[in-house]
Amino acid sequence: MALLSGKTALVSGIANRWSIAYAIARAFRAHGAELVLTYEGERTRPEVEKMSDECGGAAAICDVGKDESIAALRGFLEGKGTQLDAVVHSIAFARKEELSGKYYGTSRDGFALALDVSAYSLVALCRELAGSLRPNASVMAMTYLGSTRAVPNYNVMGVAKAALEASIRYLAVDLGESGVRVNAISAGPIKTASARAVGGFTSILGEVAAKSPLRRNATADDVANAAVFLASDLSSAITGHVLFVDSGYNIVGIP
Ligand code: 0WD
Repeated sequence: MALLSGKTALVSGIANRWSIAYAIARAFRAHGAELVLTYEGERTRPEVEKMSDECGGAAAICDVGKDESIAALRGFLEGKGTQLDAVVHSIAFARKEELSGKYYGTSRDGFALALDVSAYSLVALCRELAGSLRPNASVMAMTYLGSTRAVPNYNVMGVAKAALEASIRYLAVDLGESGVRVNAISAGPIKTASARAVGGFTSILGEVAAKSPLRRNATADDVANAAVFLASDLSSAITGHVLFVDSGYNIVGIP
């Protein structure tokens, strides 16, 4: 069943074919959505352009760390008269040295950078794209359990995800007036370029496989299916919510 036919979705955060956003874009396409894919810069451009060519969508640059780049994306959409039914924020960044050791070792500028790219960017995107959102559009961002639990080495990224999840609630109120929904998916650990930057990531995968109720790790495709649900009309009264796609790991107290 095509859940997204007639809908147009903007998907950010594809770096390569292992990216969660890549799986989401594929699933959206399989469900009939038109796609606008954004890339951060020249390094990620080839993969994103290849995918947008394959699915007949559009590709646009958007470095969410730069206001002018987000404004240019707005101009791109307005210029083409594109109205969006879904927006996927699948972006995070912290310096590798901030993703191991003691959290109190986080530098002032490393803290600001992680929160800027990983959390503030959603606020800026919602503001700039608000005029391009159809009534009843669905906005979603990717988060992780490290927002509410102390996960070894996740450190400043956990704090950024806490800010992102709080932003989801405020944005849900702001945009709810026009029927737009804003949610987060809290994904279990998935082996991607960003995840490998977190110290001891492989042992986190093993922990979830051993102790989650489903005794396996969630995959990018599991996350993508949840993203299809959130983008579809099936989730029409769900907003401000954090949806866990983590094989249930978040509910376990003592395994
Ligand atoms: O275990 C995991 N992989 C989990 C990821 C568990 C739970 C949540 N997440 C989140 C991440 O924190 C992130 O928000 O999912 C989102 C997507 O992450 P991913 O798919 O795991 O990682 P990756 O394939 O690296 O994509 C993230 C991309 C960047 O990739 P690189 O590897 O180049 O840093 O975010 C993009 C970039 O393409 N990105 C930016 N895009 C626009 N502007 C920027 C920027 N300034 N900075 C990073």
